[in-house]
Amino acid sequence: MITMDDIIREGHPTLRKRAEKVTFPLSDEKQKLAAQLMEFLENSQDEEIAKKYKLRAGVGLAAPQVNQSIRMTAVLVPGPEGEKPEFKHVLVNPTIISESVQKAALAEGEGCLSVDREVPGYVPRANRIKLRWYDLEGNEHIDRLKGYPAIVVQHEIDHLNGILFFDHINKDNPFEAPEGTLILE
Ligand code: UDB
Ligand code: ZN
Repeated sequence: MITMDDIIREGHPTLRKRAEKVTFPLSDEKQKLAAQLMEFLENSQDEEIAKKYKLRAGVGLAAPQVNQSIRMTAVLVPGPEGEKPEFKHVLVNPTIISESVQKAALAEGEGCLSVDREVPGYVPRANRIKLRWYDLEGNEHIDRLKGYPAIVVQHEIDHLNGILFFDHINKDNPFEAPEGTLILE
């Protein structure tokens, strides 16, 4: 299983590379990685398992974060308590086809499993995205996402492009966002 020790941290050069496209059919190795990325998120959101293995509760984990520079990421956005997840997929070669002009940022700012410090500030992103991605069998999917799930997916796609959340924070005034940015509580 993946634990925090397998996750590379800020300063590791892989986090700043553009990851390689994945080709189909997936090798056994890449299928295994996909399953492990999602398993980490499930484990990290299970209170008992997370405590036992000291996992931070994660909603997304991209392959480059475990030092595999390929365009694959797991996303697990929980639904309302006791209900099914709002968005749970391993995305292969995800692309944002279009995005809203309307920006949104999390009121609390963002963190990252690969960043062991707090970096305060708004991270302005598109509030709505139209996303193309492939599943593990190579089937194409198109999804429209909005709000929190859209932000998580944009954070993970950034990892595939060597970008970290604090790259988007206004250096002079961290809690200043472009005019009209929605602040999501
Ligand atoms: C996270 N977790 O996983 F609303 F069950 C963050 C960390 C960095 C704090 C672990 C998170 O937001 N947890 C969370 C939120 C909920 C419900 C819940 C768990 N990431 C993912 C990451 O680093 N991927 O590379 C950071 C998020 C900041 C904004 C989007 C992703
Ligand atoms: Zn991250």
